[in-house]
Amino acid sequence: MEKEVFSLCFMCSIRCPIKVKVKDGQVTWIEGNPHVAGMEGSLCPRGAAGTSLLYDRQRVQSPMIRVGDRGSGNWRKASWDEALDYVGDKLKAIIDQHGGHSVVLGERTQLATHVSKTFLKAIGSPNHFTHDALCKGSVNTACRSLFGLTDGQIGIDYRNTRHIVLYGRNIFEAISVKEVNNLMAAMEEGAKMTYIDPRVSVTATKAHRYWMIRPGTDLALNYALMHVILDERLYDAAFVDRWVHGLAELQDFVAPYSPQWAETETGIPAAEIVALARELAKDRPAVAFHYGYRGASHTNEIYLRRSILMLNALMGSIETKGGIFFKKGPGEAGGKAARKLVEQDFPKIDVPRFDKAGTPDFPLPDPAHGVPHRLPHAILNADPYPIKALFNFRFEPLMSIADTELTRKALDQLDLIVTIDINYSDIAWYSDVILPESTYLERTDCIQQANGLKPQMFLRRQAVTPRYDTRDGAMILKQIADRIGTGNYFPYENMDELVRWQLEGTGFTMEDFDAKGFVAYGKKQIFWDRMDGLKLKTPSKKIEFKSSLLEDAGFESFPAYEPMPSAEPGKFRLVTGRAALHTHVSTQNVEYLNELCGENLLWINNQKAAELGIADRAMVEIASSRHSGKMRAYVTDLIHPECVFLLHGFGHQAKRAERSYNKGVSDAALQENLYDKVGGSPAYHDTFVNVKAA
Ligand SMILES: Nc1nc2c(c(=O)[nH]1)N[C@H]1C(S)=C(S)[C@@H](COP(=O)(O)OP(=O)(O)OC[C@H]3O[C@@H](n4cnc5c(=O)[nH]c(N)nc54)[C@H](O)[C@@H]3O)O[C@H]1N2
Ligand SMILES: Nc1nc2c(c(=O)[nH]1)N[C@H]1C(S)=C(S)[C@@H](COP(=O)(O)OP(=O)(O)OC[C@H]3O[C@@H](n4cnc5c(=O)[nH]c(N)nc54)[C@H](O)[C@@H]3O)O[C@H]1N2
Ligand code: SF4
Ligand SMILES: [Mo]
Repeated sequence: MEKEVFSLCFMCSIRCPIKVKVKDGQVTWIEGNPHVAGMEGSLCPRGAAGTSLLYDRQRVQSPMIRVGDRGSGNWRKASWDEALDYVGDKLKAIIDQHGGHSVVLGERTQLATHVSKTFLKAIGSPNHFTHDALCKGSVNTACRSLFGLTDGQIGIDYRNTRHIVLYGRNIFEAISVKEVNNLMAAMEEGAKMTYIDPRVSVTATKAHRYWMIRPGTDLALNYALMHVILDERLYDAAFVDRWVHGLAELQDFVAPYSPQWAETETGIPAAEIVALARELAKDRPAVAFHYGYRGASHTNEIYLRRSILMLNALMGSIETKGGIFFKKGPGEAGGKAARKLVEQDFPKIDVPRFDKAGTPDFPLPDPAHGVPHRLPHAILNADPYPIKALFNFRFEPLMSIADTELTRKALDQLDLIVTIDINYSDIAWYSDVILPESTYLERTDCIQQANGLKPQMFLRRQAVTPRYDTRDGAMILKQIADRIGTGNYFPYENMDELVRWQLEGTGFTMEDFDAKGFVAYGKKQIFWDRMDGLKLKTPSKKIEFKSSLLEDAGFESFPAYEPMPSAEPGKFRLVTGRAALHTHVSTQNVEYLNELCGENLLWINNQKAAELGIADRAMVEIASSRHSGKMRAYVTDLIHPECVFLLHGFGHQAKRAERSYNKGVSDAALQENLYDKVGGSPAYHDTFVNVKAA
């Protein structure tokens, strides 16, 4: 029997709409959903490798309970009842003795996030966190400081842009299929791309203008761009007069930051900086300065992200075709959003979060997401109180939080670690119980509410039945809740019932997704009137260059620029990033992808390598204050001499993931747990390393 199922990819969390072909209960083909603009049948290499994950024998095949020491890899296979009873008993004892707030659950924001938030609220814990701060916490805070809206509420109209500026937004390797396709279509029609990165990434090779910037100095570049734009009055005066709060303050602030000054700091010639500002002014407002996807490199991250968003405001490229737009929800199209379990009434929680987000200690990071990299500190210091149990749901703290050794030390203090994963990830390997989730091709998931210029809803639909003894995450959490007396918050017996419950009152049914895999609330793109109708949520209702959010919390809107230190002689700034073939820390063991890219290499500048006697592909030893490891060098003139680069996500330690075990070196192991104390993002690029021939 053959069928086609519309669903959502989950080889990464972009969740591209897909069409899955199934024959006799087996997946034979996956392609991008042809009904979705920007997908047109295409997938990225990871999406195309979906079957390699589905049919992998090295993923977790049944619930597992640890029998040896943590991390020793001694497991016994358990039935679901046994594993769920085990977790339920332990969890109940912990809650009874230490209170619900001693339980933390971390996850990559996903479709079942409302289920996991409900799981914690029901036990009286405020300690749900998502990956968000690790990825772009400071982008989120920057957006709230300027617009009163989160980064999740803005987007870029790639398809209609005339010129896009990317600050290490390596869009052709760190992929979102729709974004890439839309940008390529715009470029085919003449749109320009300026790309800035200390490393010649694939995106650099496609750019009209590429600048090999000195690492960490993008903020200096932006202050100089603002200087030119204000000095030469290149900005959109009508838009700025109507919407910007604090232009005069910005003007005074950037006056000393000339292009000549920036040339010394960044290495980019002053004349080129001036030329870019003038060029963009010609194409405005259909220009976009990309505010970043992973905005997590330095301790002053929030000010870089604010400066990028401010450049957009100066160009008037806000709520306009080809610029930045505000995402519209169903309400704007006269519809209703799908229900979420978390909208129920819960007992009141009166303890602070473990990370203190939203308290005077750490006021600005978004408490709706929390700050994962504060978890080791909270556990090790019982600050603000003892933490006893950790649930990891599609999240890998050992490799995704900088300083693996510190995180592991913290985990050692816990009475219970439970991981819901599909793979033998390092965190699954270090847990007490692994509860295996069915892969995205084997499960139906909660509704995806897709806000945007045209609000829509998407559905991940089960394409094939689970190959192993695995379950859906939202069912696993419900079944634990049933065992600890909070099952009443989970009014469903299977995923179809949950989805139907979510859709009640929206006017849509599950069957409405059959035809195209999604439903739309309306046909037309919704733009607000950009001169009169921006629904900004700042206190002034304006774009706050001078930010009340920052200043009320005791931070400056325009702190003086602090020069970015160069590495001491013999050392390098460690920078990290993604390749098109892998997702973070998840896909290194997927057979097809592993075959194409099975280890990470250390990019090192050829002149520096010559000084150190390092040959291309030779083994080197890389050492930071936290860790050292051996890997192969990629000697090249395509990287700035002050930094070395490695791909994130290698150096796995879980032995059952045999293909990726011990291949390459983990960036998280080398990095210090540093972060932006204002915006909340980690400073992944503020660790220095020594490199020598091994
Ligand atoms: N050192 C360092 N740390 C980083 C980054 C970095 O560059 N360097 N990048 C940061 C960024 S941008 C992000 S977004 C985060 C991402 O951080 P994470 O979300 O932790 O990383 P992922 O690799 O996306 O996935 C985490 C886990 O989800 C599991 N998984 C995959 N699919 C499924 C599924 O369907 N169900 C379940 N239950 N589990 C599944 C994987 O096996 C893996 O163990 O990491 C951040 N941390
Ligand atoms: N293939 C693939 N695609 C993905 C993901 C994935 O895991 N794999 N994950 C998704 C997610 S969650 C995210 S957050 C995005 C990440 O998307 P991006 O933020 O675009 O990706 P990264 O690879 O983290 O980008 C880091 C880039 O910044 C450069 N860089 C280093 N230092 C500097 C500097 O000082 N200045 C400038 N201008 N550049 C610098 C690095 O050389 C590298 O090319 O990708 C998304 N898409
Ligand atoms: S970007 Fe690639 S891996 Fe991520 S959801 Fe889309 S097709 Fe899947
Ligand atoms: Mo991310």
